[in-house]
Amino acid sequence: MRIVVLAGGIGGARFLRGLKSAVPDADITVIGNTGDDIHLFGLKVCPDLDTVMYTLGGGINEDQGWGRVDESFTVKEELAAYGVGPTWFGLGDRDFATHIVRTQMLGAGYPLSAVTEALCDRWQPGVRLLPMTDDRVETHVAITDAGTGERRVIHFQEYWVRLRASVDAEAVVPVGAEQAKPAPGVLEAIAAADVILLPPSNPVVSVGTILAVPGIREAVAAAQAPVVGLSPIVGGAPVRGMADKVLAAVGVESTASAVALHYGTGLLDGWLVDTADADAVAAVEAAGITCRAVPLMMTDLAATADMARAALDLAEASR
Ligand code: GDP
Ligand code: FO1
Ligand code: CA
Repeated sequence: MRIVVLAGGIGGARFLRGLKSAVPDADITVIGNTGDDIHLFGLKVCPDLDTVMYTLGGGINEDQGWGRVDESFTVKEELAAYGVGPTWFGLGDRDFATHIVRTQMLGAGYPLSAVTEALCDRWQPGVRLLPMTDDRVETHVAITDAGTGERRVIHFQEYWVRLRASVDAEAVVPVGAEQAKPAPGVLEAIAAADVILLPPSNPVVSVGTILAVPGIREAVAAAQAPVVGLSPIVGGAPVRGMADKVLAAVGVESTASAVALHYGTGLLDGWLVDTADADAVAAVEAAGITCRAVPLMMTDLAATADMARAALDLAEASR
């Protein structure tokens, strides 16, 4: 079975672990969000690609959900001693090596897709990990500066990590997306898929950014394969993170049904909500999307594999 998954970081990566366990012999292609990418200290950092690669490859810091296990921060401390920041972004020593290899290869002319493949040679994530695009896309967020009262636009990482989404996101813009082209293999994988899954990833800054690359949304909508999503919103709130802040920026309520309607019937054939949101099923079905309520908390591998099986069952039912 050929499965395509449009994934962000932590939610996407943890779901993928369950999917691999549920269908060990599936051929899984992951189309990863690169809108979170940032250049720091002259290096290219790709948080969502790395989170998927490290999680599936066994190198992730499980408690944090991002970065490397057994990490140290000597380089960061030394940079800070030179007065070189930002200090709010915790790049660890082991992680630095990944960014050095990536930046070196990009500098030598390799596209990000080839670099990602080379990094995955080491980590063997057991999926084909493709960046959504080889072109530079960076999500920016418009805020009103609490100090000056002026509107300014900041990088998504500054909004998410430094500000912890503590101020309203007035707009979320995937800068560069309009000019970007899908990476090699992306459209082909979507067209050849038996099933397309939207994991419980951030609908705006993860899945939304992937869909903003011209051609990807169209390919998913036109694909033969059923498209099934799993709600990242449980009981009216994100399970972790501040997805409610970026959903508000695009005028979407933080409910399991509102996120389904945001993706819409043009995209979704099926939608899973948590059992806590069983009362959302009727509204989603009324909109023409097949919907079921099942446990959607990725508490352990078995529970996550059950979620993956439920998504594949729903895909079969909506085929
Ligand atoms: P990020 O790039 O690291 O922010 O990760 P993603 O975009 O892939 O996923 C983030 C989303 O995953 C958040 O909106 C969370 O609400 C959601 N999420 C995290 N853990 C769970 C879980 O156990 N169950 C569900 N349903 N959603 C989850
Ligand atoms: N998230 C944080 O909350 N604080 C950090 O210092 C931080 C560092 C970091 C370094 C590498 C990496 O790949 C990810 C990192 N993240 C950090 C996670 C991350 O950038 C965000 O949670 C996501 O981009 C949002 O999806
Ligand atoms: Ca992300």
